[in-house]
Amino acid sequence: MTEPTEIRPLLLTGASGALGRVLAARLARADRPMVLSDIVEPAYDLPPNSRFQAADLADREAVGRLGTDFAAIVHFGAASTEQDFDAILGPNILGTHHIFDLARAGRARVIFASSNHAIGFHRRGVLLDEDCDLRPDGYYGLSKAYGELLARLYWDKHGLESLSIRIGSCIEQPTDVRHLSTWLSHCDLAGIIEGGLGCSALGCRIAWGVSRNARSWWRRNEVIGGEPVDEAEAFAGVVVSGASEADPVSARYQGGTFCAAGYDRDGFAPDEVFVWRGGSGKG
Ligand code: 15L
Repeated sequence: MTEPTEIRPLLLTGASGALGRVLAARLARADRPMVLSDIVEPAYDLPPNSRFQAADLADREAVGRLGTDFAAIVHFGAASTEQDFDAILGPNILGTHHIFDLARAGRARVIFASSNHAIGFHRRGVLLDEDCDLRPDGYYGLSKAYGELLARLYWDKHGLESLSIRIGSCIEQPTDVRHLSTWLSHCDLAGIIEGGLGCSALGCRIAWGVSRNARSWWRRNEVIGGEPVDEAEAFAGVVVSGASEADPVSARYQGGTFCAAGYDRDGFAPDEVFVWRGGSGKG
């Protein structure tokens, strides 16, 4: 008689954060053991079949103590707002590096929480593909661009599979005008993650983390996890013109207020980074 093989757990980082809390509940399954990790303990009851282990992402040894025997790592641990570089460096740059090394050691696939702020300096209203130029709108967005490129490097060099989800605004429901373009419902986020976990040949992919929004700025060329089910337009009657529209910089660019933080150039940058390419469609 053969022994039943033990199921390798899934590691969720950032489990105590706003999205971590949502994901801990939505990803929980009887046949999926989970290790939830964060620098602080979650302020909610752990779902069945899961345990918590604290780790500071910036601390390579603490991350190493999480173990390497994971089926997949859903990496949501990070500083999640625009801040000084010093505040971003530990959790987002070092931390993401440590997590990708952990995944590499255990041959686990990574679902990486990237962000629209990796491309935030594209103009609003321009429809972007997944392979558009990276145009980070601050140190936070830069750290997400770094994570996407790290994923690329580890695929090209080590064959590590990953899905980077460029998350828009993943909140309960849209509250301002920008969200009508950027909203990602919790349900649709979980759908994309499940798609990445279940995909037989994932490779190294980038997916827009956006719901089925009529005003979306992001073209989904590949469907990972099925079609999104939620639609921001349903909230068009209740959203208000918010901080994202309050000044010319925030109102001009997809990243909204993150673009305006620390902005001190004269006027606006040219839309095209590579002028010789003018209007190639790559954004
Ligand atoms: C993000 O990546 C942030 O973590 C979140 O705080 C929101 O600002 C969101 O993007 C957004 O762009 O709405």
